Amino acid sequence: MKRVVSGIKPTGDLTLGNYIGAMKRWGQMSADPDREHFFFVPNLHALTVRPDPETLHRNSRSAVAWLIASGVDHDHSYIFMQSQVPAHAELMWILNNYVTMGELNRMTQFKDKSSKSAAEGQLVGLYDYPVLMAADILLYDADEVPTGEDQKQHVELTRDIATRFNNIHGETFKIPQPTVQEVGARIMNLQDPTRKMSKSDTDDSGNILLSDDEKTIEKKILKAVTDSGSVVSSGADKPALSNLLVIMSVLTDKPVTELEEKYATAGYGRFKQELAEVVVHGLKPLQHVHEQLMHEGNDKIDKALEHGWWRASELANAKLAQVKEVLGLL
Ligand code: AQP
Repeated sequence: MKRVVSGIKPTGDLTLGNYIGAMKRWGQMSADPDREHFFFVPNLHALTVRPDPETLHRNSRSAVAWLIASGVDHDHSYIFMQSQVPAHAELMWILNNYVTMGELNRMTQFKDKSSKSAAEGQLVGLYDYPVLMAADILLYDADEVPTGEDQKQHVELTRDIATRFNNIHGETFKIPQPTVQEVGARIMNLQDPTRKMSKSDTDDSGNILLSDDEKTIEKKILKAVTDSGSVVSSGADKPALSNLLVIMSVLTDKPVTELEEKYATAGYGRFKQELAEVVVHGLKPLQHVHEQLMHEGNDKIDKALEHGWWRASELANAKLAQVKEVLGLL
């Protein structure tokens, strides 16, 4: 049976970008009986923003609740917390010896996120982030890693690390394949369509949070920047409208071309108003489930995590033992 592994980092309130680019698809995929799915919350990765402990704890549980609310079937797939499977950190240390600083220097996410500070102020954790991600994937012999466009480069580095290790020590790791969906793999910030929507942004005005209420969603969409002209259409010269059309396309399951026809002469105002309704309507059922799961006394999150931890530990510990044996560490 093929294995699928992916994660959602608890660095803030999840955004519509996380949902459209990842979790919506995970919810649909998780029912596939021919694949074993692992969806984890990389809370160790979240330490790169030095979160307040209470916030990290709350965001991590909230991420599990959003996964379940997005339809991830937690009986037939596995949801777990990265920090509860110590093999991730141990394998990362081992893999650090199979990757070069040159390779890590080329990672665009590191370049983007570290660009605000000089080298002396940049965290090693942020630099090493792709190696922990390689461990996350390789521990489970993942065949597929569904991801948004932004994480594809990290999966490609994972493939290089695994291939290098296998070439030196013999077949140990499966080489994973990144799978990026065609539409919605990179949802952009509503105030600056040249930047992707990111949950760790300090300014939320261009990000729709999954927890935003109806009024906030409407306000953010009506205030979204638009492009010059008045025709609702997508294209390289219309980054803002292209982004809004993609959001509507994914949430309505209608191709962008059909929406372009429908709204061509509607004017930006009416199009945005209808998009706001689509987003509010699309998120409402998820918000309802999320609220119930986060309610004190509801033990579904813990039960899902326990079920996931059990299977994840079984596989991860076996793979780590194999690697240690190969390296003469056992
Ligand atoms: N804007 C986006 N459009 C489409 N997909 C996205 N993803 C993230 N942002 C967008 C996809 O969501 C999954 C989980 O991502 P993550 O939380 O593990 O890390 P990230 O990619 O770094 O997401 P953020 O929201 O930008 O977090 P911060 O601000 O902490 O860096 C991944 O599959 C990702 O591709």
